[in-house]
Amino acid sequence: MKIALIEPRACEANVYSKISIPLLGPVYLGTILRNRGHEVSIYNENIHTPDYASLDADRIGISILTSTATRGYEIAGKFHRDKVIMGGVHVSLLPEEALAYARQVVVGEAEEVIADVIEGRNQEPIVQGRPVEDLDALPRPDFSLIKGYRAMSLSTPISTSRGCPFDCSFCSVTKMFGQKYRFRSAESTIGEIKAMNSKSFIFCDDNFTAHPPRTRHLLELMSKAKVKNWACQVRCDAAKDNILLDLMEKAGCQCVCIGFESVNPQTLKAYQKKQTLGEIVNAIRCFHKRHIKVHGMFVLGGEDDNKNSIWETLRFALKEKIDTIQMMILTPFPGTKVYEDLQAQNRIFTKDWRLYDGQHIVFRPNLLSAKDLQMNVVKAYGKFYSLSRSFLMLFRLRLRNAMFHFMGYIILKEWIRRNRHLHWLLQPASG
Ligand code: B12
Ligand code: SF4
Repeated sequence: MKIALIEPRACEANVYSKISIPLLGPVYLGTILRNRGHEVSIYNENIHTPDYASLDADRIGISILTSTATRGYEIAGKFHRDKVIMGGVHVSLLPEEALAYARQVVVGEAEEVIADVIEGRNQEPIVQGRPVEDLDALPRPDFSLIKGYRAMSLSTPISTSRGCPFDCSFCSVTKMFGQKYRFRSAESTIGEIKAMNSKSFIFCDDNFTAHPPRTRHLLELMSKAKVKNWACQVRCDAAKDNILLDLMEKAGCQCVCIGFESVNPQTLKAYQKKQTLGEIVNAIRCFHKRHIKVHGMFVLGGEDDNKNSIWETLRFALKEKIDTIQMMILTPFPGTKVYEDLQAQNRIFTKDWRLYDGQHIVFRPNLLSAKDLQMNVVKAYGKFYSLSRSFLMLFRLRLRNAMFHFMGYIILKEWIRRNRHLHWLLQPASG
């Protein structure tokens, strides 16, 4: 069978618009189907958009996040509904919505059901996927299935675990992958790292160090194999383990992405983050001490956040010299506690999924207006990713940071120029 798997682009520019890291779901599923003898092509619209009118495929599989749902449904509309199958985080949480555009929707992880769905043995409209228990049993994802991939890729993604033992109120991960932390063996992971022969890679695990002994073992193997230039996502608590930190430095870690979420202790509590401001400061200093860059991720707009919280976040990021930051606006992703609470209080004012990318306000905040939250986040971002700070870094020969700051500056400018939502919010009657 000819199968086309599609990762739609987001409709709105976002901080990641210039970074083409593919979702691993379509690559795993494509590899499984290819290994079963099917002819598989993966189209990642951030890399290459095919001419859909002439796309010759028996089955179209579309992978859908909330921010890409509108585009995904639009693509589905170009084909006969009987050909289309959907999966991904968004449709797993709202399968009925997606069924309007697809013959079948897979809920959750799809590796163990995809062959039955594609080959017609499972014809249920809503197919329940299953969490993969033995992640070592999955094939190595074959990125060559993605049309145009090599020329564009910055960093190759690799996944070594699924699930997260925590349950933050705004996060979709546990709703999709569960709180049970499943992980691959260090041996299987190092085999994949060696085979991919990539100059740089990124661990897509949501919590790379959730089980420190397994991470330490993997890092030892990476250090022996002289692996270099990689990034991962960790929580602040990773910084309490000095052995782990030393091993991360030795094994070539360049950057950690950490969900700091807030500098407001009440907001941290409301997000169920289970971390303190002291732990955040400690984490930044411990990673910097080991020459590992810190990408700090913040979520603004919690019930206890006011205008000042946004500027305090900026001051904190500058004072602690966080290398790069992401200031997300709290977004009620379907299935999360934040969604349930705001929905029950009738405070979500749009379900235009194109705006659900952490950069647009879609609900009425508690202590400030929607417009004030949106505009102050944009302004604070502008102060962090300013042209003058980019030049300063260039002069100080902090080249990587200068490049990222300059990219941040360009993306922000483009985003403000193109943003219809922002213009709507600025009208006197809104917000
Ligand atoms: C890597 C990553 C990124 C990368 C690349 C993302 C990309 N290409 O879109 C970067 C850093 C650029 C990024 C950006 C963003 N991300 Co991101 N990201 C991830 C992360 C950590 C890993 C993705 C991954 O590879 N997962 C592993 C694979 C195996 O899972 P999967 O792709 O979902 O596939 C499985 C199933 O979904 C299903 N499936 C998937 N596709 C299909 C297709 C068919 C036909 C079928 C049948 C089944 C199926 O089967 C697969 C195998 O089991 C996830 C968290 C996570 N654990 O998934 C967040 C996540 C996807 N990101 C999220 C968000 C919010 C964003 C951003 C909006 C900004 C932000 N706050 O970080 C932007 C938006 C990007 C966009 N495209 O618009 C949310 C999405 C929530 C939602 N409801 O949509 C997640 C879930 C994280 C979270 N904390 O909630 N992200
Ligand atoms: S935000 Fe991070 S720590 Fe919290 S549940 Fe999601 S993945 Fe786990």
